[in-house]
Formats: sequence, C-alpha cells, structure tokens
Amino acid sequence: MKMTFRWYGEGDSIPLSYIRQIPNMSGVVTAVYDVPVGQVWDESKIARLKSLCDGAGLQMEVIESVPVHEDIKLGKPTRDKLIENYAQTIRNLGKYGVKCICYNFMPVFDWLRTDLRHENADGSTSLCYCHEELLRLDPKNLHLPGWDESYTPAQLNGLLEEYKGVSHEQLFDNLVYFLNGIMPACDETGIDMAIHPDDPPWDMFGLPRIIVDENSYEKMFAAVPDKHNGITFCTGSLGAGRFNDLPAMAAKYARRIYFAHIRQLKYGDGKDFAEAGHLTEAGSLDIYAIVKSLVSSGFDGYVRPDHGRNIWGEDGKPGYGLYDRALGAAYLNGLFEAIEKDMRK
Ligand code: DNO
Repeated sequence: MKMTFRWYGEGDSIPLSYIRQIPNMSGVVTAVYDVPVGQVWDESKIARLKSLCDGAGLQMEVIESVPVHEDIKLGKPTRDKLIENYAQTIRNLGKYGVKCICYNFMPVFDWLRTDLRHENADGSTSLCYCHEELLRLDPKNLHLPGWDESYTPAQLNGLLEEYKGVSHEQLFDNLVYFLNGIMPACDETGIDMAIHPDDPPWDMFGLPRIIVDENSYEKMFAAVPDKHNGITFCTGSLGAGRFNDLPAMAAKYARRIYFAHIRQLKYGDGKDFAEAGHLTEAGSLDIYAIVKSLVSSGFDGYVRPDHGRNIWGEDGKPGYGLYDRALGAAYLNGLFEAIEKDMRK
C-alpha cells in the first residue's frame, strides 16, 4: 500500500512540509480547485500542483476528485461534450504521473453531515449525522468542505427539480454511459477510476443514490468490467450502512479497490452516527479486520486516513485537520506492517 494524505491545494492551512513529516507518507491526494465543473483541467494548472508536491518531496499520484458534471448524471444531451472534456482531463493528468482518480456519482450533494463540531467526551470534536435533523434541513442552504459550491440557489432549485424525473435505474445507466465514455482514456493513460460510495449510503432529499452496497458494485462491474473501473473503499461511508459487511466486501473487491479511505465511526440510534478516532476500539467498525481482509486478499492500492477529529486545540477544516489524521495514518501504518509481516510468516 501507499500511504497518502488529502491536501486541499494552496488554500489548505496545512503545509506540505508538515505532511511530509508524517511517517511513511508517500504523497498527497489533491485536486485543481479553480476550474468550473465540466471544463478541462489545463496542463499548466496540473503542472503547477505537481511542482509544489515535487518540491515538498511528495508524490501526486491520486486526484480527489475530478467532479462529474450534473448533466452527465442527469443524462442530458450535453453530456457527450462533458464526457469528452473529462476524458481530456484524464489524459492531461496522465502526463503528470497521476495513477488514480477518485470521483463520485452522487446527485447534487456530496457527503452529508448534520453537525461538523460535535463535542466528544474527551473534548475533541468530530462530524456527526443525525437522521431526524437531516430531515429538517433545507437542501437549498447547505455547505460542507470539499463540495462543489458553484451553484446559485436558483440553479440548485432547478437541479433538484430536474432530478425528480430520474430513477435509480436511470442514474445507474448514466453512470455506465459515463464510464464507457472515459474508459478509452483510462486504458491509454493507465489511470484507474475509483468511485467513492455515497455518503451516507441512502437516498437524500428524494435524490437517488446508487453506490451504497455490495449489490451496487456487482451491477457496476457486470456493466463495465474494464480493469480501470474500480472502487474507493470508504469505510466511513459504506460503514454508515449497517447492512454492509465491510471485511467481507474488502476481501471480495480487494483487487478492484484502488484507493481506501479508512476512518472510524460510532453508531448511535437508528441511522445516526458520530465520527471517531481511527482505532478499532474507538468506534463501531472493526478497522483491524478490514485492513486484514484488504491485505490478505491482495490489496495494493493507495490508502489515506480519513476524517479526523479536531484535537489539541486545532481548529481545522472539519474532518481535515492535521493532528488526528496524522494519528490515524500512524495507526494504519502499524496495522499494515503487522498484518503484512504476519502474512509473510
Ligand atoms: C469527504 C470526501 C468526499 C469525497 C468525494 C469524492 O470527506 O470523502 O468529499 O472526496 O465524495 O468524490
């Protein structure tokens, strides 16, 4: 595995030099943030990002995310041009050593939480999700870090209306159409696409969500078997769905998991959960068992610690501060080392 760390580009308050000091850190996971969704990422922007990473002694082999334009998810006639642009971005990224692209196919919204600063008993804060509260939220007035925030309220309203006619099946067909459109660029460049699961893995505000469980992956691989079509295995997203057996899924898809987001959460009532420190005993997911399944089934991809708590007085981007993610990386390094060595015995 290759340990990585998400870095939000030059606007991130965490310097690359700090990231490099985290033990075993091979590189960062980043993106070009100032190109409108749907347009080609031009080479000069990619080159600049790469030179910053190179200068800090960190690789830039994983991009998270190249966002997918809503017209592609909606299957509108404009999608062919947008898919062509996406394929060109893949080709451009390939020229700068990128090996893996994380993306998602969630309509309108990316990940969703109801509280970004939930206080834990030890004084740390973390993200949490309360289903009752979510139902009370106004989808036209939501913001979370890392989201594409370029919609005006009127556009958002329009989008929510447009999705009313889109079923799960249609959204899935639109995903397949998109993947078939970009696979030639992936075959050419060797870049692996790694779809991020829907977070949390159920429909939101009446919008369909289709990457939620094992069945979703079965359907996706049956429809697009190309080896560059793969998974970002996000334990927190899939794990919020208590129906998902994560160690079993990790074992089954290990060779199609090109990127793993490993984080912990603690279940509350019903669908509720709060995010926690990475250790197995800190939450409801058996992180040890998940890593063991990955390693024993031949996983050879990128890993990043995911959403950390805010600790030690840090007031970081929710989920994306330095300290707790660095602790998460250290813990994951230990798990991987121990499990890998055990396997070789
Ligand atoms: C949240 C992240 C997501 C992820 C996208 C991938 O912390 O895991 O925003 O980057 O869903 O497209």
